Amino acid sequence: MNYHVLTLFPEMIMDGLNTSIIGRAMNKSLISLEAINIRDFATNKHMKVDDYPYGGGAGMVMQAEPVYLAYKSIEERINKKPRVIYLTPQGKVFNQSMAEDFAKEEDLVFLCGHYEGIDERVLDMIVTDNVSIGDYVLTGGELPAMVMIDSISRLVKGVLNNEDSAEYESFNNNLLEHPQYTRPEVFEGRHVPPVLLTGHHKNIEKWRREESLKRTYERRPELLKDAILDKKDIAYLNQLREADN
Ligand code: 6GU
Repeated sequence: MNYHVLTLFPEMIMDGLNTSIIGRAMNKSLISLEAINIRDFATNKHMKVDDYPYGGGAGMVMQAEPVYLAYKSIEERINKKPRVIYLTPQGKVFNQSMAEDFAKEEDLVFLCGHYEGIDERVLDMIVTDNVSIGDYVLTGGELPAMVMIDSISRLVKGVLNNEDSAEYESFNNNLLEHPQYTRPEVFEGRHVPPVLLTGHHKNIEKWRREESLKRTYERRPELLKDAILDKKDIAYLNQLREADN
């Protein structure tokens, strides 16, 4: 997976993604990341990349030309037309199934806007996907691009070790993960749930499944409609619903 980020703040991207699991994946060449400074493609002597909006109004608009030239420099180098994701609060809200879809690509371009946006003409020419990371407003597309790169990268083969990989199954099922505990057995008078100390794997699995169902029911009930549930799951959820009434 090769990520190409078009941005006015390349150091934000490179510095933000060089640690932990994603940094290790880059060192292992499982993924690559480049941040392309749109300002490097300004054609005026002041390196200006924004201007006043036609029709008036507040703020500045990023000009089409430097964005287009920066994009073209990637297209020519990789010798294909990649998917180009424009980070915008007007996009489709990012979720796990979109991450799975993007993870199938070999190259992904992320276009980060600032100010009041980017001249619509270049967006019409190059953008294939408009994506938001949620219903709130940020100052630019860099943090959303980093969020997406993190979540897509952990789906690339070899990025997570086998132990971590299993963890990803839980959101796959649209169920929240069960709670976790480690030593000590008693902390500030609070005990680890006794079943976890029994070594009885079947009972532990049952407890974890029920905690997972309970959590999802209490915190994100809307996820349950798309979860794969067996008869025991449904019986347990009905028990929770009855206790609620
Ligand atoms: Cl992708 N960009 C900006 N500027 N704000 C956002 C967003 C994106 N997603 C949520 N808020």
